[in-house]
Amino acid sequence: APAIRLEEYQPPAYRIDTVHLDVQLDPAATTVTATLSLARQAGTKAGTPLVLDGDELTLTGLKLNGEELGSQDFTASADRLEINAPPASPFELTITTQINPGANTKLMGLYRSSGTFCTQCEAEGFRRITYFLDRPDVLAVYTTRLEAPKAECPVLLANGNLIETGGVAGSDRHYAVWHDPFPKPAYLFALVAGDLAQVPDRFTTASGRDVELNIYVEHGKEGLCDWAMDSLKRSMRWDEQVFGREYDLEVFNIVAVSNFNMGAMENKGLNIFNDKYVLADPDTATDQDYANIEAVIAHEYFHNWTGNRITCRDWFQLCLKEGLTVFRDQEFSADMRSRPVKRIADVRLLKSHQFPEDAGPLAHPVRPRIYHEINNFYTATVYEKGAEVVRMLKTLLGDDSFRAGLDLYFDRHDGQATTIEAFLACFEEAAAIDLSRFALWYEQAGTPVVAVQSEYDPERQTFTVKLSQEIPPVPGQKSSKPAVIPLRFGLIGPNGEDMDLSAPEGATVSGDVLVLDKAHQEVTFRDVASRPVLSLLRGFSAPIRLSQELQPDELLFLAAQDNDPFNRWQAVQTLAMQDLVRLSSLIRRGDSGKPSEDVIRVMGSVLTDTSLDAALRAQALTLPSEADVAQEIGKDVDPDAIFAARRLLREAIALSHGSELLPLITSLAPAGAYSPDAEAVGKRALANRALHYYAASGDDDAARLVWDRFVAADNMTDRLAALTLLVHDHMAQEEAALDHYRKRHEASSLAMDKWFMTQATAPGDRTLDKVRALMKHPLYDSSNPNRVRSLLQSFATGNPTQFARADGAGFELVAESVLAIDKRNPQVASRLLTSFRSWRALDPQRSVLAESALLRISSCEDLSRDSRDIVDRTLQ
Ligand code: BAL
Ligand code: ZN
Repeated sequence: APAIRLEEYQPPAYRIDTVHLDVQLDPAATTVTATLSLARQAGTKAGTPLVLDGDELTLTGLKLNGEELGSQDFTASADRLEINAPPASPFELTITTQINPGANTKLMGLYRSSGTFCTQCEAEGFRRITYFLDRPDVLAVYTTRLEAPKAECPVLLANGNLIETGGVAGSDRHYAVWHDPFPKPAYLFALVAGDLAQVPDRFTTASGRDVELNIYVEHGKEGLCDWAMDSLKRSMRWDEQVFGREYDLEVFNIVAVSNFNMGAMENKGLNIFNDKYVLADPDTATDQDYANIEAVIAHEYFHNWTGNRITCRDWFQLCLKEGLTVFRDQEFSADMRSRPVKRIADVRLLKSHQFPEDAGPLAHPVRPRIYHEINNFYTATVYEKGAEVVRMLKTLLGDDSFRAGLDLYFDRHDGQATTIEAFLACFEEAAAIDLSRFALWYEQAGTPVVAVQSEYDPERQTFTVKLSQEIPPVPGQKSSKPAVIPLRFGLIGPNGEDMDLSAPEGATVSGDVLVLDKAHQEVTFRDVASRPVLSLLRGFSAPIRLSQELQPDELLFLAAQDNDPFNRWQAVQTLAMQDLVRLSSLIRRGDSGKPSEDVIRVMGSVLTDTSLDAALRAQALTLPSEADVAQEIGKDVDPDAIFAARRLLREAIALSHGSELLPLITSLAPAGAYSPDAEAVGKRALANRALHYYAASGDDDAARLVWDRFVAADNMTDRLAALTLLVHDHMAQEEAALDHYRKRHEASSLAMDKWFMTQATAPGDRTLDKVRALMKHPLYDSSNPNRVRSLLQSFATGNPTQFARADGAGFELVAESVLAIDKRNPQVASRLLTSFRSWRALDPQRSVLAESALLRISSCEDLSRDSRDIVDRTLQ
């Protein structure tokens, strides 16, 4: 496939002002009649051919201004329709296509999910419904008429407001007409038709507009929508209060479907969701599920302004809507819960997903300049790093200027398809600041490493910080320029208080933010009465790696004293990380390591420090993951050694603090019914973290307690935490627990996803055979993306020792699976394939095996464009 390049962007030659779609729904032969009103753009020569995109389409009719077009006047194929010489003045094109939703296994375009007709058009799915200028800078007003048998599809939905419904005389069919007054790109088109239950509600906007809200789900699942609806209403209110954004249609519909490639989709007025981000009750959803639902509902809703009202000029600008909308949903969740705990969770995710992407062969800038398949750019870099860039903008500008810039953006670009440059220009104007250097964050791939050294001169009472920054080599990026890095910081005095500082020499400091914008910078603080401890990158104010030589006593001091909760957590993590790296290397050499007493002591004080928020304590007690440690080691990685090091540290912590664990678990027992509020979530998290250590002792009492909690749990969070211990620690009752769980949850496919995932992520060399066996389980369904992800994706990304087995069998299993899935659903396959991205960092024996699995995939000639793109880049 040819490369698409940002520098080659050309505006479209034609406009499409209105689209009338008539969709005659049928499982195997749906007929779509699209009537487009087209006009030449200023600057397009009369007679310029009109080239429309298609994908696996069958053309069955074509009229221009109501007249049948002769075969000499156009050329049509499954993926292209060209009108040779369109009229010079505005004209109408009527295109009839026939499609087969039932056979659409790619889940792109119009397809069926458990019998429901639904669509996914982002990025390029609309061209699988009709021929179109399927690009985000073609904005049209859509009217959609759906027709289907009333008994099979009582519910007929499309974008916008419902304007007409009725029966079709002399038939069992009925129809609905929807009109969306807001011009939108084709990727935001959606329709749904099926027999679904409706969960209704209402919302009154700040200006008094009454909006009808609905969540549509499979019959019998109506009782699982309360949390999603509540989250929606809170999102709507919050966006009014915090960003001044109000909803704009008469109705907002959400539909939950069980077969969906992405998490959810922000189609105008008709969001379609992977049901895992809608359905919840305490018995089947964990606290994490509740938090995810709240975040994803908010995310899709917030897209109404950041994405829909203002969209992207081209797909290179994807971060314009995604980075900004992730930032918005993160802020929302932070306001709904504990801000520091949310920040820690987001940073953990960034470091575990985005940092490895940025450090490997799939690295790309937040705004890429080239792609072969856009579906592969819905990445942690575009989303999560994109959100960090927006957050840095806010940090640099301050709250008021940031809000003023965003207001200007909404005002100036409403109704447009625009670019990052236009976005940044609004902040430049609102804050009277030059962001040309800041814009490098959108252009340069790779995570900057900031090295820090500090020196205190007691004679002169100066404290000097030497900073330097560098981006390690990234494929296709020959050199890099210094970025503008906002570093939130404090100098902590011996009493544990932040010192009052006067402006330093060598850097701009405003408030508690120091701006690093050169390759090397020396910053000197004067009148510093005693040696401070530098707390840098508070709140993780920039997506960088900090290389700071802190002494163990300084880290211990920060872990106990830092006034910034994030950095307090970070200090504990850094201590644990240093020890895990040290232990891994000893174990690798065949030595028996002994965990550091300091780390064990710090963990002990976190366990018992009741002045700290329970959720924060749980986060601090969570050791860096195997993948985090692998990333820190960076090369010649032996996952078995890392696993053993974590196990050793966990056992040592458990042994030293054994007497405190049980009372803690007991004291955190909740009173009253399950609630997903922040405090209750924090208590459950801490209790289950304590249980995790308690279980490490391996004795019978511990095993009994885990089993008892598993059986007695009145909510999924506790049940799954106990199940995970039973299975991952291979306790005697492992199989009994799995059986018990399966019987209880067989009817809930979301709960069963967790059953598959728990087994796929279990350490130990029996897991591989188990995964193979589970692929033949009656409940395994290779056509359901959630099920594939719960078994195979979680094996490949959540089980480092077994995916990267020293015999190569884990790589083989995943490679085979990628090839099999690729034939049905390229997006799911290529996502699974990205699990190989850190292969070069593995030890030589493993990396050779990973490479041969990749070569096996690469040698397959009829690979999809999605998988071809990933395998080529991964091997480059
Ligand atoms: N636009 C694709 C799904 C999402 O980011 O909301
Ligand atoms: Zn999004």
